[in-house]
Amino acid sequence: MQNTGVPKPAILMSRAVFPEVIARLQQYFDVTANQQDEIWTKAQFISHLQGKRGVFTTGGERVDAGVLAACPDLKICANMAVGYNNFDLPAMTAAGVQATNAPDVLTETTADFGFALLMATARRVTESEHYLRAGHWTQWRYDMFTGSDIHGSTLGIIGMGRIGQGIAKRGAHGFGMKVVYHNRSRLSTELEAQCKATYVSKQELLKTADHVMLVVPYSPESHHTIGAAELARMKPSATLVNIARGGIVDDAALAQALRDKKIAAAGLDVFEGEPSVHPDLLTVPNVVLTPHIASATVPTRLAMANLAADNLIAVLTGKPPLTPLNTP
Ligand code: 8YV
Repeated sequence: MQNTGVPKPAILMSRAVFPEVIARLQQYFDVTANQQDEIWTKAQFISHLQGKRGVFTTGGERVDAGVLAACPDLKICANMAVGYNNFDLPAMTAAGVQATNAPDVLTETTADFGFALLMATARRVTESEHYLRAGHWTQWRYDMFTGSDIHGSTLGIIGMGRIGQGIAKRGAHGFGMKVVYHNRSRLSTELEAQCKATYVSKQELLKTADHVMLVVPYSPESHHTIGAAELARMKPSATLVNIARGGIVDDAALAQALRDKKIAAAGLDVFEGEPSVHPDLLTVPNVVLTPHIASATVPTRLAMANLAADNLIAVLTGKPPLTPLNTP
């Protein structure tokens, strides 16, 4: 950007991010970075936002009416995440603040991870590794860490957006799985054919799936999509994988179901109240736990950060956002 003598707009990076993305943003903006990655309280967040026209968020920072009222200079909040349940969109629209997210660039990476977690869960990968590391492996046994098959089994996907479709394709085309799905709206016939997926009710999915995968966005409507009643409907041999958001599953009910062997196993990348994890989940053996890393590959995280940066640059230089969530 040419030096015109006009001060650059000020923006805030609320968390640490790739230095090259900060360097790019510094060409356009007076950037306040947080490379020490301090986790701010709401009051600290508001204080750092004073005088800022834009903010780069990463999904955990709540932007609500209180924050907006206290930060009248704010014009754009760019989330480095596809999920945006940290944004109060109606409040942002009312305050004239543009909200953007980072979709598409993480779809395949996240679908890969959904599959990785599914396989680790069904085939008891981490549980058996802990056993080996603890020195318990003294001899082979016919039923040692026997799990359930992926190939040829029925995969039930709840939430059939871009990531859900990526998982369906991997299951159907790569592993010969029968894929059933449930979603707010049914996919077009063409998309269903591409994914080799059949639309069913939630009840039917829970009853018939060998593996249930959750990829539904978080909203008050999707809160506790899976609770005690749903877990009771699943097969005792079934597995459950959550790569969506904490709060989609009732974690306390899941821990109880795992302990009581109501279902065989679970794989969780997201948790209610994360980074805290329900203590009962930490003690049941038949659950694979990962710290919200489904999109965590270097190229994908860089692409997500660059997309958030592109949105900040576009909006604060008077151009339309690339991936808008609202029309303020
Ligand atoms: C992010 C995610 O890494 O994009 C999302 O919605 O859940 C992850 O890819 C996470 O939101 C960062 O907080």
